[in-house]
Amino acid sequence: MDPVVNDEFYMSLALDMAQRALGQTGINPVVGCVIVKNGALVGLGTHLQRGGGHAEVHAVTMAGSNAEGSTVYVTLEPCSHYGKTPPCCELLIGANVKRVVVACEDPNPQVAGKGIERLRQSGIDVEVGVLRDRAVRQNEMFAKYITTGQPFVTIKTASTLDGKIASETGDSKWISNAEARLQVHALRHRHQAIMVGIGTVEADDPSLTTRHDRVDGLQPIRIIVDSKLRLSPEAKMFREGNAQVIVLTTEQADPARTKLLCDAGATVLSLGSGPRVDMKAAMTELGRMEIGSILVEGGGTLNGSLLQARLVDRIILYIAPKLIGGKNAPGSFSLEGIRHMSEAITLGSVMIEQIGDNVSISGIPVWP
Ligand code: AOF
Ligand code: ZN
Repeated sequence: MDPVVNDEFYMSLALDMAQRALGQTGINPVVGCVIVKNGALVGLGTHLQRGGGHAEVHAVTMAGSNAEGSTVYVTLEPCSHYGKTPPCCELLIGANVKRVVVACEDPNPQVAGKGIERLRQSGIDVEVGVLRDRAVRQNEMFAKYITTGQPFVTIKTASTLDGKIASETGDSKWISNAEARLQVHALRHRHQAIMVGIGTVEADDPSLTTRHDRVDGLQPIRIIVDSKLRLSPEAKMFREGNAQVIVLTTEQADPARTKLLCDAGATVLSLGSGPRVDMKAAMTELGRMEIGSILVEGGGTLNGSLLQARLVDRIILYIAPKLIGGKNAPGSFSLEGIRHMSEAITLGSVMIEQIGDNVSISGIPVWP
């Protein structure tokens, strides 16, 4: 059935365009803009990269003289500040558009409602909140980074029905089905960096690159949490993929090992004087390096310590219908045990998807 032609119809197109750019705008949001005049599409624009033109600029350029008297659909409030580019609200005012439909406000404290206010002041009819939920979810990583300076952290794990991520002997190829594994590559594509613990590198020697079916993927930065600097300079990730490798360690790390890894091409960051990496300090430092989103691909120890430090923004679990048992088989999360269910970490805003015979569960962790 054909969809009804209304505000949602055009906003949905703008959101779809922005969605395709997730992962390529760095710490900037993804934004789509659609311009409609007399019932016809006259301009389309997407913000494609940090430093590049904003969505509105591309769409207004395409619309040309048709921008006058038009309706502009934009997934994020038009900006009101001078960043790497001039303010979009002035552009829209200058182009004499009639109406602006916005999906959600810009969480950037430099904008935060000022763009909408400026448009209204100039006499433009502004409507806010069309497909708001989709728009907010789409830029959840941007919102976290721009308001806190810290990266948005997603934990992804793939486990059996009994919560194991490998057998007792360490075998984990494969737990989830092929389609679920392709989804994981799409997740990598959307994040600026991938993080694993040294245990995972020693067990799997992963290249941590993004591979899709036929098309190329973006190659996120690779971050290894390695308090004792056990990482081998011979590891596959130094040979495969050209994305930066960052190793997080402590001040106790052996300077000779640090030099060895730096010579292999890694950036080594020493965080904390204790025996384990200070993950809070690590997030602050990675944020300072303009890493706005991190996909954590386990294992259980790293997942557990990030959860306990309350540094996790989203959890995505892939579950396969297999039972493998084994008291020593590792699980998705090693956490200190609780006594009462009221002390449990729970997931909010849960979304469940069936992927063949696998299931994915995604949600936002809520601490007691
Ligand atoms: C818009 N449309 O397409 C985008 C917006 O450094 P700049 O100039 O690119 O500014 C980045 C900020 O502008 C970013 O933090 C966010 O507040 C807004 N992004 N705004 O009107 C767009 N990408
Ligand atoms: Zn702008």
